[in-house]
Amino acid sequence: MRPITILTGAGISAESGIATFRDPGGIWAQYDIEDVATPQAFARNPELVFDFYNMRREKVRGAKPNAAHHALGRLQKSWPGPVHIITQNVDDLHEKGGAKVIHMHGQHSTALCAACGHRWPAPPAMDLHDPCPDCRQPATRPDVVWFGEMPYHMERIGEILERTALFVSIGTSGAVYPAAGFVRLARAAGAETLELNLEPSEITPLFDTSRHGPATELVPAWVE
Ligand code: BJW
Repeated sequence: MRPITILTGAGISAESGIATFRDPGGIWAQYDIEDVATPQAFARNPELVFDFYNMRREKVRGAKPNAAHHALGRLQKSWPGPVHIITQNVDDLHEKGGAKVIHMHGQHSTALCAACGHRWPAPPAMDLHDPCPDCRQPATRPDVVWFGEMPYHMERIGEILERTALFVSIGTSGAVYPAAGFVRLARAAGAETLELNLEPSEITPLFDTSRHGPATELVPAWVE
């Protein structure tokens, strides 16, 4: 059976109560990207950046996976071929919904040492002065990918996209690269492409088919 590749964004977790970035009232309506989501912001004001991520990690801790996460977990277990799920989300709702996923923008659940690259389970409140458990440097940072940084697992993702037969994008605005360019790569490899999103996105015209509505309705309907 030919491989399926699924890219998810903040929209898949919206109905679990996790804010998206670019919807009205979303995260970027409350915070400036330049204040919290660049390496320069972290260098300038690490306490603000830690507060931002500690607050978001706390919200995720109490969140439950929704029908869309569960449907993808079922699909990954039941489909006779590979189902690769690449998420831009830093929450753990795919895992809680029973799926194994590639976190291209990192995760709330781990901390990263900026000095030696060691990762460890994130404490509830992370702080710059927490020493790395491996090299002991006080160089703790959130294990997330900020603007200007290279997303994780790009080599593996490139290989997956080259081999995919069907590419499905769920709940992402298509505003952020390189993820927004995956549909072009999949098309170039000969894949069929499908977008499932609340509303038309910036990259809707690039898909063979687009369906619009909430992920908790569209995703289970597509999977079953
Ligand atoms: C629902 C729903 C429901 C709502 N049901 N749907 C000019 C051109 C091209 C690129 C660049 C450029 N200038 C700069 C760049 C590069 C830059 C970039 O893309 N900038 C853009 C602003 C233009 N990118 C980078 O810097 C990246 N790195 C990079 O490019 O490295 C070099 C490289 C070169 C070559 C190959 C590879 C790499 C890094 C980007 C890092 C992004 N980081 C963030 C923060 C992560 C940590 C955190 O969570 O805090 O990632 S920003 C934020 O945006 C987060 C998200 O993962 C990402 C995408 O957002 P997403 O998921 O799409 O959310 P929204 O809110 O935008 O959309 C939600 C959608 O859901 C909407 O459409 C809703 O309608 C829908 N929805 N409810 C279904 N119920």
